[in-house]
Amino acid sequence: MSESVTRSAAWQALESHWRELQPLHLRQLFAADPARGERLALDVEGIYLDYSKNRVTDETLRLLLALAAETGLARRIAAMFRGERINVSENRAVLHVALRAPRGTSIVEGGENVVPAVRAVLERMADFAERVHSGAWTGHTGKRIRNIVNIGIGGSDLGPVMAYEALRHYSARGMEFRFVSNIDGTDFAEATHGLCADETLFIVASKTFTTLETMTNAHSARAWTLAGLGGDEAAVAKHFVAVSTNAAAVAEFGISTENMFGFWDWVGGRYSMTSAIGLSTMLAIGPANFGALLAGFHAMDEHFRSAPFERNLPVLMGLLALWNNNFLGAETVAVLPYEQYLKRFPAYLQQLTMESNGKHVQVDGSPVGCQTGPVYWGEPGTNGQHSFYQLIHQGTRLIPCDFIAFAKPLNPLGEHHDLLLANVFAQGEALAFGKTADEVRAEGTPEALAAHRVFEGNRPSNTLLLEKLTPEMLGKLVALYEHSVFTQGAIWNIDSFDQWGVELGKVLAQRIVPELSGGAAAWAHDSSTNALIRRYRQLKGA
Ligand code: G6Q
Repeated sequence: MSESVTRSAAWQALESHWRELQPLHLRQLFAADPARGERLALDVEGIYLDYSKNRVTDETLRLLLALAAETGLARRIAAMFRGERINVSENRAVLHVALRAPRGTSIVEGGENVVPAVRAVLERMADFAERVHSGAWTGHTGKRIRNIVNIGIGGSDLGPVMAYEALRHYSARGMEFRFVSNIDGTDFAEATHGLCADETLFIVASKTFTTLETMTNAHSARAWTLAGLGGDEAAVAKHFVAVSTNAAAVAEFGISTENMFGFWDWVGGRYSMTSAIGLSTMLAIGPANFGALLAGFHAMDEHFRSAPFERNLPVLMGLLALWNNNFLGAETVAVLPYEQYLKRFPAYLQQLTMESNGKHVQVDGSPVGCQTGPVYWGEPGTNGQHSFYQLIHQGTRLIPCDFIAFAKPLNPLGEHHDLLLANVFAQGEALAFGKTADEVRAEGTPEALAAHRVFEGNRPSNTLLLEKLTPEMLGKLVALYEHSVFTQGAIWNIDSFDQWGVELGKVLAQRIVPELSGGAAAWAHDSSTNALIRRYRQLKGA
């Protein structure tokens, strides 16, 4: 059984260091070092990270880097890139980095260079996208495809949705892109509302092609298509393509494997947006932009693999996140993009971070011994400022924030962008420095109200400032978070690539399905679940 990381010398040194640092306010740290704001920053691949507003000193960073060294982070990064089966509980390699490796490079899994197969699928995707765009691929009645509906859930949905929203500026505006994930029929009904079946192509995106939600939605889509096209089964071939690793199940559904785009079991769902799961993204932004997205991912992969840790952006962000979590005791992280196109980025990060690092045991099954993945959440700025930021500024909890902003707007409009950026800078400043009781009184605030107006400050944040939201930049940003998650998981010695936690609910749901209609229910559940099932049956009249 492995020892918890908390027993390591580096961890213990960090604990005693935190005891010394804790009384210091960010105001004091900045006052003591006038260059702090420029010194504690890193500029990598066009991403400027200002981490000076974290409660850290040079000594903190030195100790965090010692922790990375002592826990063998370098060895683990090398193992991932070498194709070792680091997803131990599923006995799989973890090679999303191969999905964006350029032609001519080599990444070996099971004795074979996987890059040529990856590039071959990308070429088939590009060819398909071009045929749809040019009108060479038509629907069953000969009409051009104008609507793309991606059916998938979890990793087969969140990446495609996020990327489509993020890169909408670059998308084919003459086409409509919609996404169905939820098993709630409303999701399907709304996603197909107003669409004509003869112009609509469904992408059934499912690694396993067995997921209940996706298969249920895919069958509804099949029925919707046939109903709209006079019931001719031959229509399915022109209105459905599949993205999957399960060719047999795809064929059984009625989709020719010629219209299937494959990937591999070494691609985890939440790490799959650069695989064929990105087909809707490629259809939206075109193969050239998709290539730029991959190039951005690859640039960050290479940086993560090769940069020394003290200048390694994902390593540094991972270490700071771990510091705030394990030493400052922060239980959540707010991700606050000041970029409307990134409105689904927090939701995407929720899966990436929480499914990856929401684990209670180490790779060998022994207890992890400390807190693991924090709760990620967020909304685009400035909207959040008018709602939940109150708690971040003056509540009793510590909530580190990641602010993300771009210097050049994609839609310049009068003063809007300066006003947006003024807000993001102001938020970080207010969180760090706050407003003291003396400052409040000096403003003439009545004594009875002074306490309400005090901001204690000392609340940590990162600010990521980028030039412009492009496909390449999005790739770098996502890969940055992927590898930051990896860094934290490696230090905790957990398996960041499995997701057993989603299994139990799935199994129990399958058991309940037959009990909701038809014959007698087994009533073999607890009294609460039994009562809910009974009431549901009464209410729906079953
Ligand atoms: C992600 C998870 C999970 C998965 C979905 C969809 O890492 O594995 O979110 O992506 O359950 O699975 P399928 O693609 O197999 O339908």
